[in-house]
Amino acid sequence: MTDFFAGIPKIAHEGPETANEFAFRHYDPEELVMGKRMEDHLRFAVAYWHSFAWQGQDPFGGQTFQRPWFGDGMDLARLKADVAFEMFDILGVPFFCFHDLDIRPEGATFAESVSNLDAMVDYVGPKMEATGTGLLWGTANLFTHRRFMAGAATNPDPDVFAYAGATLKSCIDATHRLGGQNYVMWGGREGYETLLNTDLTREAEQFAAMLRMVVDYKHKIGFAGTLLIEPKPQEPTKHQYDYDVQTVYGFLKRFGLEDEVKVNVEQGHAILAGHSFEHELAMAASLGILGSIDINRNDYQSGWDTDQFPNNVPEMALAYYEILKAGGFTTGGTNFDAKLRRQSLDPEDLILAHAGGMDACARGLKAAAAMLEDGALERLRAERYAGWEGAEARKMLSGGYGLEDLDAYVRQAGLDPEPRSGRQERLENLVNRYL
Ligand code: XUL
Ligand code: CO
Repeated sequence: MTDFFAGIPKIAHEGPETANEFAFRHYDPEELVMGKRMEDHLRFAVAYWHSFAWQGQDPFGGQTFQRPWFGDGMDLARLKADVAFEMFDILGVPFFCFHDLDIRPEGATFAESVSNLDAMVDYVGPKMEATGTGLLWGTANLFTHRRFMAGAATNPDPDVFAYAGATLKSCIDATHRLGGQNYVMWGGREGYETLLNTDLTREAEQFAAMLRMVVDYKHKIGFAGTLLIEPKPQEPTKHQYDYDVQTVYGFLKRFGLEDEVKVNVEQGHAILAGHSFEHELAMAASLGILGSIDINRNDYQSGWDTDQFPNNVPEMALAYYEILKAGGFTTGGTNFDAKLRRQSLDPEDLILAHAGGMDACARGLKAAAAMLEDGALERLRAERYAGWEGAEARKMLSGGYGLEDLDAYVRQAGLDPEPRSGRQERLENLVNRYL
């Protein structure tokens, strides 16, 4: 036991009326929602990088947090892991997620970095066993070190491509060894700053070649988890290739990988792309590639990725509505890709940020389930498209009609369509009844 969280109790469900700050008001892992335990719906994960590796820097200021595990070396990496598992236990989260760089010190050579990673896998494996904590996903940090400044797979230097691929192998191995349920690829610096030095065609082919190797390797070692790409439109590079869900799908389709890779959709990235989170989720579900979510909250004015903890229940309700409608998570889950504000220095802040986020998600999930079970929204949606059930309408979609046939049909039937209300405010009122 470390003393980092000394005095902080395990967070338990006490219901909405409790005065205890260190309690869940809405998240009750055992509560059944649409016949399934809430824990199994939400599948919460803590992100190692924000909670244990990030030191509080922003573009104008350095480290604000002072954690006893900050620094180099394996002893501190082990201390960091000890504290991390203590937090997983306090929160009762079933999963965590990590990048290689979050859990192991960087070595002087590639081989040393990999052996540090292996040693940390040996260290956290038994902790996972002992606490029953699972790995939602692992990933590689292919963006922090200066060697990756011009990208990893899309780097103009083939040596960096090779280094990135070898790093990917080590991280997929680590994820596999720890029983990870998914492997995530966020295209950290896969993008560009200026077209003046960039060959777009070549970089897309490089990216696809690397992804193909990842897919092949997954099958070769028998990794049963899901491969996920995490879309993001900008930051760190001005033009990120994996702009949004539809762009990623187009890329997968272009290179024949659409059955091998799904998406990890992040709230903040959706906002940066000019979408809503629910749009991105609905699009992923519609394309059959909805895998997992990174939950957070972006600032609607900032223009960069603020990664705040989620606390907007109506937004969570619409997000989980799309997830439930798509059948819920299989290997995916709800990863808190969220960080404290840099002034939130105390260990209590870290616990309460997660507990509050878990409660906001739980409230959103319950509201979404009520909306779905009640069925009023879906009835109104179905009513809007009901005309498509008619015989003529079906023929129009099934290839039975060409444009000339439509011309004849409109004339014969004397069509003069009358517009019908889209009923938006009525639907919005309906949603508010469940919140
Ligand atoms: C960056 C981001 C990453 C990925 C994992 O914006 O979201 O933390 O989730 O690399
Ligand atoms: Co993310």
